[in-house]
Amino acid sequence: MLTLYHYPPSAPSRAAVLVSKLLGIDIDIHILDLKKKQHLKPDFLNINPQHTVPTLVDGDFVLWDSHAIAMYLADTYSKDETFYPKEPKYRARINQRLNFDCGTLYPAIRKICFPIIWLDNDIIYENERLLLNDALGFLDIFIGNNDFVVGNHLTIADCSLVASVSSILIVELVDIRGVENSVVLVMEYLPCSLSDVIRYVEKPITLAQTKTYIQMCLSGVSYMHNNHIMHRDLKPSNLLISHSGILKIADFGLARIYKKTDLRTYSHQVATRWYRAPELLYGSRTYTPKVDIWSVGCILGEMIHRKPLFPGETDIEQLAIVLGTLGTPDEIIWPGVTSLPDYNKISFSHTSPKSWKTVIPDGDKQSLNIIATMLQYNEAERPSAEEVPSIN
Ligand SMILES: N[C@@H](CCC(=O)N[C@@H](CS)C(=O)NCC(=O)O)C(=O)O
Repeated sequence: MLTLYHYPPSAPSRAAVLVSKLLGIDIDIHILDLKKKQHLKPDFLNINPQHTVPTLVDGDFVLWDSHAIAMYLADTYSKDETFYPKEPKYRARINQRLNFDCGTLYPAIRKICFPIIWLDNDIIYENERLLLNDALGFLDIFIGNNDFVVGNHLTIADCSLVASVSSILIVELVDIRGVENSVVLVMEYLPCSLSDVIRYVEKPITLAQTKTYIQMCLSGVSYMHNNHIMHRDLKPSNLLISHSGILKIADFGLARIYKKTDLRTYSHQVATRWYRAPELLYGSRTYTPKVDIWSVGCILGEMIHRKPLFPGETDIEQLAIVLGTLGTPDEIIWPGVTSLPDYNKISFSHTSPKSWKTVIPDGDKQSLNIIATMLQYNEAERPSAEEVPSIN
Protein backbone atom coordinates (compact mmCIF):
# COMPACT_ATOMS: atom_id res chain seq x y z
CA MET A 1 0.00 0.00 0.00
CA LEU A 2 1.22 3.48 -0.83
CA THR A 3 1.21 6.15 1.88
CA LEU A 4 1.09 9.85 1.17
CA TYR A 5 1.94 12.34 3.90
CA HIS A 6 -0.43 15.16 3.16
CA TYR A 7 -1.47 18.57 4.50
CA PRO A 8 -4.60 19.89 2.71
CA PRO A 9 -3.74 23.64 2.80
CA SER A 10 -0.50 22.88 0.93
CA ALA A 11 -0.83 23.22 -2.85
CA PRO A 12 1.94 20.73 -3.74
CA SER A 13 0.35 18.28 -1.36
CA ARG A 14 -3.07 18.74 -2.97
CA ALA A 15 -1.44 18.26 -6.38
CA ALA A 16 -0.14 14.83 -5.33
CA VAL A 17 -3.60 13.81 -4.10
CA LEU A 18 -5.16 15.02 -7.35
CA VAL A 19 -2.70 12.95 -9.40
CA SER A 20 -3.42 9.83 -7.37
CA LYS A 21 -7.15 10.34 -7.95
CA LEU A 22 -6.66 11.07 -11.65
CA LEU A 23 -4.71 7.86 -12.08
CA GLY A 24 -7.17 5.90 -9.95
CA ILE A 25 -4.49 4.81 -7.48
CA ASP A 26 -5.52 3.73 -4.03
CA ILE A 27 -3.39 5.63 -1.53
CA ASP A 28 -3.41 5.72 2.21
CA ILE A 29 -3.45 9.41 3.09
CA HIS A 30 -1.73 10.36 6.31
CA ILE A 31 -2.43 13.94 7.40
CA LEU A 32 0.58 15.76 8.80
CA ASP A 33 -0.42 18.99 10.51
CA LEU A 34 2.30 21.51 9.69
CA LYS A 35 0.79 24.05 12.08
CA LYS A 36 1.36 21.56 14.89
CA LYS A 37 4.90 20.98 13.56
CA GLN A 38 4.24 17.26 13.08
CA HIS A 39 6.59 17.36 10.08
CA LEU A 40 9.50 18.25 12.38
CA LYS A 41 9.10 15.22 14.62
CA PRO A 42 11.98 12.68 14.52
CA ASP A 43 9.77 9.93 13.03
CA PHE A 44 8.98 12.03 10.01
CA LEU A 45 12.50 13.48 9.72
CA ASN A 46 13.71 9.90 9.43
CA ILE A 47 11.47 9.47 6.42
CA ASN A 48 12.07 12.87 4.82
CA PRO A 49 14.97 14.93 6.19
CA GLN A 50 13.74 17.90 4.12
CA HIS A 51 10.49 17.73 6.15
CA THR A 52 8.12 18.71 3.33
CA VAL A 53 4.72 17.53 2.22
CA PRO A 54 3.80 15.78 0.08
CA THR A 55 5.96 12.76 0.82
CA LEU A 56 5.23 9.38 -0.73
CA VAL A 57 6.21 6.08 0.84
CA ASP A 58 6.05 3.05 -1.44
CA GLY A 59 7.39 0.08 0.50
CA ASP A 60 11.00 0.97 1.28
CA PHE A 61 11.06 3.66 -1.39
CA VAL A 62 10.49 7.25 -0.25
CA LEU A 63 9.97 10.21 -2.55
CA TRP A 64 9.16 13.85 -1.99
CA ASP A 65 8.44 16.82 -4.22
CA SER A 66 4.95 16.79 -5.72
CA HIS A 67 6.21 16.92 -9.32
CA ALA A 68 8.56 13.98 -8.86
CA ILE A 69 5.73 12.11 -7.12
CA ALA A 70 3.35 12.83 -10.00
CA MET A 71 5.81 11.50 -12.59
CA TYR A 72 6.64 8.43 -10.50
CA LEU A 73 2.99 7.54 -9.90
CA ALA A 74 2.12 7.98 -13.57
CA ASP A 75 5.09 5.90 -14.75
CA THR A 76 4.68 3.17 -12.16
CA TYR A 77 0.99 2.81 -11.49
CA SER A 78 -0.96 4.23 -14.40
CA LYS A 79 -2.96 1.72 -16.43
CA ASP A 80 -1.94 3.51 -19.61
CA GLU A 81 -0.08 6.59 -20.80
CA THR A 82 -3.09 8.88 -21.07
CA PHE A 83 -2.09 11.42 -18.43
CA TYR A 84 1.70 11.30 -18.97
CA PRO A 85 2.38 10.10 -22.51
CA LYS A 86 5.82 8.72 -23.37
CA GLU A 87 6.09 10.45 -26.75
CA PRO A 88 9.29 12.54 -26.16
CA LYS A 89 8.06 15.95 -27.31
CA TYR A 90 4.68 15.68 -25.62
CA ARG A 91 6.30 14.49 -22.42
CA ALA A 92 8.90 17.28 -22.61
CA ARG A 93 6.13 19.88 -22.73
CA ILE A 94 4.42 18.33 -19.71
CA ASN A 95 7.75 18.36 -17.85
CA GLN A 96 8.26 22.01 -18.83
CA ARG A 97 4.86 22.90 -17.27
CA LEU A 98 5.71 20.92 -14.12
CA ASN A 99 9.03 22.75 -13.85
CA PHE A 100 7.28 26.05 -14.47
CA ASP A 101 5.01 25.29 -11.52
CA CYS A 102 7.92 24.25 -9.34
CA GLY A 103 10.28 27.09 -10.22
CA THR A 104 8.06 30.02 -11.17
CA LEU A 105 4.34 29.86 -10.43
CA TYR A 106 4.26 28.18 -7.04
CA PRO A 107 7.13 30.28 -5.59
CA ALA A 108 5.31 33.46 -6.72
CA ILE A 109 2.11 32.28 -5.00
CA ARG A 110 3.95 31.10 -1.90
CA LYS A 111 5.71 34.45 -1.49
CA ILE A 112 2.33 36.16 -1.15
CA CYS A 113 0.35 33.46 0.65
CA PHE A 114 2.92 32.26 3.18
CA PRO A 115 3.16 35.51 5.22
CA ILE A 116 -0.63 35.89 5.15
CA ILE A 117 -1.43 32.35 6.23
CA TRP A 118 1.45 31.72 8.61
CA LEU A 119 2.71 35.07 9.85
CA ASP A 120 -0.58 36.96 10.35
CA ASN A 121 0.57 39.44 7.76
CA ASP A 122 -2.00 41.18 5.58
CA ILE A 123 0.15 43.10 3.12
CA ILE A 124 0.68 42.13 -0.49
CA TYR A 125 3.72 43.95 -1.89
CA GLU A 126 3.42 45.42 -5.36
CA ASN A 127 6.55 43.68 -6.71
CA GLU A 128 5.22 40.32 -5.49
CA ARG A 129 1.83 40.98 -7.05
CA LEU A 130 3.51 41.85 -10.37
CA LEU A 131 5.61 38.67 -10.27
CA LEU A 132 2.50 36.58 -9.69
CA ASN A 133 0.64 38.40 -12.45
CA ASP A 134 3.54 37.68 -14.82
CA ALA A 135 3.46 33.99 -13.93
CA LEU A 136 -0.33 33.83 -14.39
CA GLY A 137 0.15 35.56 -17.75
CA PHE A 138 2.53 32.76 -18.86
CA LEU A 139 -0.01 30.21 -17.73
CA ASP A 140 -2.63 31.93 -19.90
CA ILE A 141 -0.27 31.70 -22.85
CA PHE A 142 0.31 27.96 -22.27
CA ILE A 143 -3.42 27.34 -22.21
CA GLY A 144 -4.13 29.62 -25.20
CA ASN A 145 -7.28 28.37 -26.88
CA ASN A 146 -6.93 24.88 -25.46
CA ASP A 147 -8.66 23.30 -22.52
CA PHE A 148 -5.54 22.20 -20.66
CA VAL A 149 -1.98 23.33 -20.09
CA VAL A 150 -0.63 21.03 -22.82
CA GLY A 151 -3.07 20.95 -25.71
CA ASN A 152 -6.50 19.50 -25.33
CA HIS A 153 -5.69 16.61 -23.02
CA LEU A 154 -5.66 16.50 -19.28
CA THR A 155 -2.21 15.59 -17.95
CA ILE A 156 -0.47 15.43 -14.60
CA ALA A 157 0.78 18.99 -15.20
CA ASP A 158 -2.79 20.29 -14.87
CA CYS A 159 -3.00 18.78 -11.38
CA SER A 160 0.05 20.74 -10.20
CA LEU A 161 -0.94 24.01 -11.80
CA VAL A 162 -4.57 23.92 -10.71
CA ALA A 163 -3.55 23.10 -7.14
CA SER A 164 -1.16 26.06 -7.11
CA VAL A 165 -3.63 28.51 -8.61
CA SER A 166 -6.34 27.43 -6.16
CA SER A 167 -4.04 28.51 -3.31
CA ILE A 168 -4.45 32.13 -4.35
CA LEU A 169 -8.02 31.88 -3.07
CA ILE A 170 -6.69 31.08 0.40
CA VAL A 171 -5.47 34.64 0.60
CA GLU A 172 -9.09 35.61 0.98
CA LEU A 173 -9.51 33.02 3.69
CA VAL A 174 -6.91 34.38 6.05
CA ASP A 175 -6.91 31.58 8.59
CA ILE A 176 -8.66 28.44 9.72
CA ARG A 177 -8.65 27.94 13.48
CA GLY A 178 -10.05 25.21 15.61
CA VAL A 179 -11.79 26.56 18.69
CA GLU A 180 -12.98 23.85 21.05
CA ASN A 181 -15.21 21.67 18.87
CA SER A 182 -15.77 24.12 16.04
CA VAL A 183 -13.82 25.53 13.15
CA VAL A 184 -13.49 29.29 12.78
CA LEU A 185 -12.81 30.70 9.33
CA VAL A 186 -11.01 34.03 9.50
CA MET A 187 -11.87 35.97 6.37
CA GLU A 188 -10.41 39.03 4.75
CA TYR A 189 -11.88 42.16 6.35
CA LEU A 190 -14.04 44.12 3.94
CA PRO A 191 -15.22 47.40 5.40
CA CYS A 192 -18.76 47.64 4.03
CA SER A 193 -21.46 45.94 2.03
CA LEU A 194 -23.49 47.09 -0.94
CA SER A 195 -26.37 47.50 1.46
CA ASP A 196 -24.42 50.24 3.32
CA VAL A 197 -23.57 51.89 0.01
CA ILE A 198 -27.23 51.93 -1.10
CA ARG A 199 -28.43 53.32 2.22
CA TYR A 200 -25.71 55.96 2.63
CA VAL A 201 -27.99 58.98 2.29
CA GLU A 202 -25.30 61.65 2.57
CA LYS A 203 -23.63 60.47 -0.62
CA PRO A 204 -26.21 58.70 -2.80
CA ILE A 205 -24.85 56.07 -5.13
CA THR A 206 -24.48 57.35 -8.70
CA LEU A 207 -25.69 55.56 -11.80
CA ALA A 208 -22.07 55.05 -12.88
CA GLN A 209 -21.25 53.36 -9.55
CA THR A 210 -24.40 51.25 -9.79
CA LYS A 211 -23.38 49.99 -13.19
CA THR A 212 -19.81 49.25 -12.12
CA TYR A 213 -20.96 47.30 -9.07
CA ILE A 214 -23.51 45.31 -11.06
CA GLN A 215 -20.88 44.50 -13.68
CA MET A 216 -18.54 43.20 -10.94
CA CYS A 217 -21.39 41.24 -9.37
CA LEU A 218 -22.29 39.65 -12.70
CA SER A 219 -18.71 38.62 -13.39
CA GLY A 220 -18.62 36.95 -9.95
CA VAL A 221 -21.93 35.20 -10.63
CA SER A 222 -20.70 34.08 -14.02
CA TYR A 223 -17.56 32.63 -12.40
CA MET A 224 -19.64 30.77 -9.80
CA HIS A 225 -22.10 29.40 -12.34
CA ASN A 226 -19.32 28.29 -14.70
CA ASN A 227 -17.94 26.38 -11.73
CA HIS A 228 -21.31 24.74 -11.06
CA ILE A 229 -22.10 26.70 -7.94
CA MET A 230 -25.37 28.49 -7.30
CA HIS A 231 -25.22 30.98 -4.46
CA ARG A 232 -28.95 31.03 -3.61
CA ASP A 233 -28.71 34.01 -1.25
CA LEU A 234 -27.53 37.00 -3.23
CA LYS A 235 -28.59 40.26 -1.61
CA PRO A 236 -26.91 43.65 -1.01
CA SER A 237 -25.64 42.70 2.45
CA ASN A 238 -23.82 39.67 0.97
CA LEU A 239 -21.97 41.79 -1.58
CA LEU A 240 -18.95 43.25 0.19
CA ILE A 241 -16.88 46.18 -0.99
CA SER A 242 -13.11 46.42 -0.45
CA HIS A 243 -11.19 49.60 0.36
CA SER A 244 -10.31 49.93 -3.31
CA GLY A 245 -13.97 49.60 -4.38
CA ILE A 246 -13.86 45.97 -5.52
CA LEU A 247 -17.13 44.11 -5.00
CA LYS A 248 -16.82 40.53 -3.70
CA ILE A 249 -19.56 37.96 -3.25
CA ALA A 250 -19.70 36.63 0.32
CA ASP A 251 -21.61 34.19 2.49
CA PHE A 252 -21.76 30.91 0.67
CA GLY A 253 -23.74 29.35 3.51
CA LEU A 254 -26.66 28.45 1.24
CA ALA A 255 -24.62 27.78 -1.89
CA ARG A 256 -24.91 24.41 -3.63
CA ILE A 257 -23.08 22.55 -6.34
CA TYR A 258 -25.35 21.75 -9.29
CA LYS A 259 -24.97 19.74 -12.45
CA LYS A 260 -26.91 20.37 -15.63
CA THR A 261 -27.39 16.65 -16.13
CA ASP A 262 -28.46 16.07 -12.56
CA LEU A 263 -32.14 15.84 -11.76
CA ARG A 264 -31.59 16.31 -8.06
CA THR A 265 -34.02 18.38 -6.04
CA TYR A 266 -33.12 21.29 -3.80
CA SER A 267 -34.76 23.02 -0.87
CA HIS A 268 -37.03 25.91 -1.84
CA GLN A 269 -36.52 27.68 1.51
CA VAL A 270 -33.49 29.55 0.26
CA ALA A 271 -32.65 33.19 -0.58
CA THR A 272 -33.67 36.02 1.67
CA ARG A 273 -37.33 36.67 0.92
CA TRP A 274 -37.07 40.00 -0.94
CA TYR A 275 -34.60 38.56 -3.45
CA ARG A 276 -36.27 35.14 -3.78
CA ALA A 277 -37.15 34.07 -7.33
CA PRO A 278 -40.86 33.35 -8.03
CA GLU A 279 -40.23 29.64 -8.70
CA LEU A 280 -38.90 29.39 -5.13
CA LEU A 281 -41.91 31.27 -3.79
CA TYR A 282 -44.11 28.66 -5.51
CA GLY A 283 -42.09 25.86 -3.89
CA SER A 284 -40.07 24.62 -6.91
CA ARG A 285 -37.45 22.03 -6.01
CA THR A 286 -35.88 21.65 -9.43
CA TYR A 287 -34.76 25.20 -10.01
CA THR A 288 -31.58 26.33 -11.74
CA PRO A 289 -28.82 28.93 -11.12
CA LYS A 290 -31.19 31.44 -12.71
CA VAL A 291 -32.50 32.02 -9.17
CA ASP A 292 -29.29 34.05 -8.72
CA ILE A 293 -30.04 36.12 -11.83
CA TRP A 294 -33.43 37.04 -10.35
CA SER A 295 -31.66 38.21 -7.18
CA VAL A 296 -29.21 40.33 -9.19
CA GLY A 297 -32.17 41.88 -11.03
CA CYS A 298 -33.71 42.79 -7.65
CA ILE A 299 -30.39 44.23 -6.47
CA LEU A 300 -29.96 46.36 -9.60
CA GLY A 301 -33.53 47.64 -9.23
CA GLU A 302 -32.92 48.44 -5.55
CA MET A 303 -29.71 50.35 -6.32
CA ILE A 304 -31.53 52.62 -8.75
CA HIS A 305 -34.77 52.88 -6.76
CA ARG A 306 -32.89 53.15 -3.41
CA LYS A 307 -35.59 50.92 -1.92
CA PRO A 308 -36.13 47.17 -2.20
CA LEU A 309 -38.35 46.34 -5.18
CA PHE A 310 -40.31 43.54 -3.51
CA PRO A 311 -40.25 44.06 0.28
CA GLY A 312 -42.65 41.32 1.42
CA GLU A 313 -43.18 40.87 5.15
CA THR A 314 -44.38 37.28 4.74
CA ASP A 315 -43.96 34.67 2.01
CA ILE A 316 -47.52 35.26 0.83
CA GLU A 317 -47.13 39.02 0.77
CA GLN A 318 -43.86 38.51 -1.13
CA LEU A 319 -45.66 36.59 -3.84
CA ALA A 320 -48.46 39.19 -3.87
CA ILE A 321 -45.97 42.05 -4.42
CA VAL A 322 -44.15 40.19 -7.22
CA LEU A 323 -47.45 39.32 -8.92
CA GLY A 324 -48.68 42.89 -8.41
CA THR A 325 -45.64 44.13 -10.36
CA LEU A 326 -45.15 41.47 -13.04
CA GLY A 327 -48.85 40.63 -13.43
CA THR A 328 -50.61 37.29 -12.84
CA PRO A 329 -48.53 34.51 -14.41
CA ASP A 330 -50.07 31.93 -16.73
CA GLU A 331 -48.87 28.95 -18.75
CA ILE A 332 -48.16 31.19 -21.75
CA ILE A 333 -45.64 33.52 -20.14
CA TRP A 334 -44.46 30.94 -17.63
CA PRO A 335 -44.75 27.38 -18.93
CA GLY A 336 -45.05 24.94 -16.04
CA VAL A 337 -46.22 27.46 -13.44
CA THR A 338 -49.50 25.66 -12.78
CA SER A 339 -47.63 22.45 -11.90
CA LEU A 340 -45.40 24.07 -9.27
CA PRO A 341 -45.92 22.50 -5.81
CA ASP A 342 -47.53 25.52 -4.15
CA TYR A 343 -49.36 26.95 -7.15
CA ASN A 344 -52.77 25.69 -6.11
CA LYS A 345 -52.29 26.49 -2.45
CA ILE A 346 -53.01 30.16 -2.89
CA SER A 347 -54.78 32.30 -5.47
CA PHE A 348 -54.59 36.02 -5.98
CA SER A 349 -56.95 38.31 -7.85
CA HIS A 350 -55.92 38.89 -11.44
CA THR A 351 -53.47 41.77 -12.04
CA SER A 352 -51.83 43.16 -15.18
CA PRO A 353 -48.09 43.82 -15.39
CA LYS A 354 -46.87 47.31 -14.55
CA SER A 355 -44.37 49.11 -16.75
CA TRP A 356 -40.89 49.19 -15.20
CA LYS A 357 -40.82 52.97 -15.66
CA THR A 358 -43.74 53.30 -13.23
CA VAL A 359 -42.11 50.91 -10.76
CA ILE A 360 -38.68 52.61 -10.90
CA PRO A 361 -39.33 56.17 -12.16
CA ASP A 362 -35.63 57.14 -11.84
CA GLY A 363 -34.43 54.26 -14.00
CA ASP A 364 -32.76 54.94 -17.36
CA LYS A 365 -33.99 53.00 -20.38
CA GLN A 366 -31.01 50.66 -20.60
CA SER A 367 -31.08 49.70 -16.90
CA LEU A 368 -34.85 49.16 -16.98
CA ASN A 369 -34.52 46.89 -20.02
CA ILE A 370 -31.88 44.85 -18.23
CA ILE A 371 -34.00 44.62 -15.07
CA ALA A 372 -36.95 43.50 -17.19
CA THR A 373 -34.94 40.67 -18.77
CA MET A 374 -33.55 39.47 -15.44
CA LEU A 375 -36.88 39.66 -13.63
CA GLN A 376 -38.86 37.34 -15.88
CA TYR A 377 -41.09 34.64 -14.48
CA ASN A 378 -39.81 31.99 -16.84
CA GLU A 379 -36.30 31.17 -15.65
CA ALA A 380 -35.40 29.86 -19.10
CA GLU A 381 -35.97 33.37 -20.48
CA ARG A 382 -33.71 35.04 -17.93
CA PRO A 383 -30.23 35.63 -19.36
CA SER A 384 -27.19 33.89 -17.94
CA ALA A 385 -24.74 36.22 -16.15
CA GLU A 386 -22.66 36.41 -19.36
CA GLU A 387 -25.68 37.13 -21.52
CA VAL A 388 -26.72 40.22 -19.57
CA PRO A 389 -25.76 43.07 -21.91
CA SER A 390 -22.89 45.08 -20.45
CA ILE A 391 -24.25 48.25 -18.90
CA ASN A 392 -22.47 51.41 -19.96
N1 LIG B 1 8.60 21.68 -4.44
C1 LIG B 1 8.00 21.01 -3.34
C2 LIG B 1 7.52 22.01 -2.31
C3 LIG B 1 7.05 21.36 -1.05
C4 LIG B 1 6.80 22.35 0.04
O1 LIG B 1 7.39 23.43 0.07
N2 LIG B 1 5.92 21.99 0.97
C5 LIG B 1 5.65 22.87 2.07
C6 LIG B 1 4.15 23.01 2.26
S1 LIG B 1 3.46 23.93 0.93
C7 LIG B 1 6.19 22.24 3.34
O2 LIG B 1 6.15 21.05 3.50
N3 LIG B 1 6.71 23.07 4.24
C8 LIG B 1 7.19 22.65 5.51
C9 LIG B 1 8.67 22.81 5.64
O3 LIG B 1 9.33 23.12 4.62
O4 LIG B 1 9.15 22.64 6.74
C10 LIG B 1 6.83 20.14 -3.83
O5 LIG B 1 6.31 20.42 -4.92
O6 LIG B 1 6.47 19.17 -3.20
